[in-house]
Amino acid sequence: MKKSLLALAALCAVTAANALTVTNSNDGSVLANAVLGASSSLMIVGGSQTVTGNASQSGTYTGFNLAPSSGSTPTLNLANGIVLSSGTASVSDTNTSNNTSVSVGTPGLAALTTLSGTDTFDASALSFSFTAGAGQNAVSASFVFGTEEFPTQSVTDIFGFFVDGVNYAKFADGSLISNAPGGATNFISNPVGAGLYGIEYNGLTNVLTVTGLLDTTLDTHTLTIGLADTSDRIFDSGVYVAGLIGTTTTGGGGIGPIPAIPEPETYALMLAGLGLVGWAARRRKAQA
Ligand SMILES: [Ca+2]
Ligand SMILES: [Ca+2]
Ligand SMILES: [Ca+2]
Repeated sequence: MKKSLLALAALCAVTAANALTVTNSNDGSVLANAVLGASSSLMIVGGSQTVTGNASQSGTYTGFNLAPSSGSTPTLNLANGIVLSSGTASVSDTNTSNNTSVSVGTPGLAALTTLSGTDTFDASALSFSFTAGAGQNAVSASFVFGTEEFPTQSVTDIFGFFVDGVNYAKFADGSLISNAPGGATNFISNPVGAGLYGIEYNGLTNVLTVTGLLDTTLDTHTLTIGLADTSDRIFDSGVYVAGLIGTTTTGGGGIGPIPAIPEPETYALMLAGLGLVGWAARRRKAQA
């Protein structure tokens, strides 16, 4: 059980409060390296990294650990990674406005315009080519999308995760990652003044995992992670992306199960579960 206890201690440690810190950058090499997960098998093709948008719109971050000040909504934890925004990458750590808006003046992104079906503006995107590990047929990453469009605005700022040209970032109900009409079920409300989460965005998704299928007829693959305003440049959005890895799936890609956030009373159950995982691992080893 020692390993189980260590795992539990690690889970407890990541729930400790620490500040979200953004270092602005639109250097493709910096951003591509920062989005890779620990021990990722993906090999980025040198010189292939490109960034759309100004350095004020993107960067690396540490300390993404948003705990609600009250209520039963989940704590949102992400590994260190990159942030892309249609305004400023360094949003306030309090929610003080219903219409945080920076009209950056940068272009949209054609892939996002096609995806959303409407004009895009102030795009922030990272693209690069890569090779995957032997036998891998997919890549996955975790993200949280936040938007000032929620819940009052009808336009649909958009996030895309394009693997070999195909977007896999959709909510479990099939809708795009945007403040689409009916999106209330896909967002956690973070109202001004309530101080629920220490971040400016009025709406946040849970921590989601997106998996995109590789075109296995290709030796070298492409990934584009991008976000943009749609319809106009105001009411900004941002996405925090981390832990990009190569993986193997028998599914069709898309958004995976939302990671469960344990309540204190479930730690005992988790401990039991971790014990079972350890037992299963030992069992597989014994059979090997
Ligand atoms: Ca706000
Ligand atoms: Ca904007
Ligand atoms: Ca917007």
